[in-house]
Amino acid sequence: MIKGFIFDLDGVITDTAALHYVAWKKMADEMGWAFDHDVNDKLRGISRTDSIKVILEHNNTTLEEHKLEELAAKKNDIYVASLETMTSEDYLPGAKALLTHLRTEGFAVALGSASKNAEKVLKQLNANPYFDVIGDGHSVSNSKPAPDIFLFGAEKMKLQPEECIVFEDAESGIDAAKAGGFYSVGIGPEERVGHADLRFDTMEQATLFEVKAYFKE
Ligand code: B16
Ligand code: MG
Repeated sequence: MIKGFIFDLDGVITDTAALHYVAWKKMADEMGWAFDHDVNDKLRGISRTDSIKVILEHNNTTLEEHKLEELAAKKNDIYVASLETMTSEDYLPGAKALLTHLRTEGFAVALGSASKNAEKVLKQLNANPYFDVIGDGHSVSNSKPAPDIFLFGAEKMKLQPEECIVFEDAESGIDAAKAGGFYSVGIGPEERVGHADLRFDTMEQATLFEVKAYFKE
């Protein structure tokens, strides 16, 4: 029986990928590195440090650890400043309706994000009241595709993985949900999240009615 839901943040509740892109692009331009939307898409759901490593690999280059951390901090300053423009109007279409519906139906709800800026994003969206548990980039040390962030959320909700559905937009996020024994709903194209139990192109299509019908709740 499904008792809880765990939501990824970026790409499920709100679209921060565009803001991450601008910040990474500024940093890449300064370094003289190639960076485009295809590379940005590969950064979905993966940590800041791992993201730099993907960008370095794309440019066939390497960096010393201290320089890597310096650049990650620089990118983060640009990204965090850009979050000031985010408001409670910036939910992805359908996300707020689903969260509201889950509240009225009494499901437990957790956040399971890789971001260390999740608290700030939730504050900008005024989304805290929708969540019982916040799991973010500070909660666990192994990032997706390890299942740790979702196991953290389930444990805090006092639920078993098989009692929870994970919503994710990243390939690594669906991998993480499966590795932890969770049901999964993928938001995005078949080639990215087609391995989820259930997939929708957008959050707008992911109504509680559709989800309950599929999982026979
Ligand atoms: P930060 P999610 C992820 O959030 C993003 O998808 C990913 O692009 C980003 O690198 C990661 O958070 C870390 O974010 O730099 O803010 O700590 O999709 O897991 O909610
Ligand atoms: Mg995501």
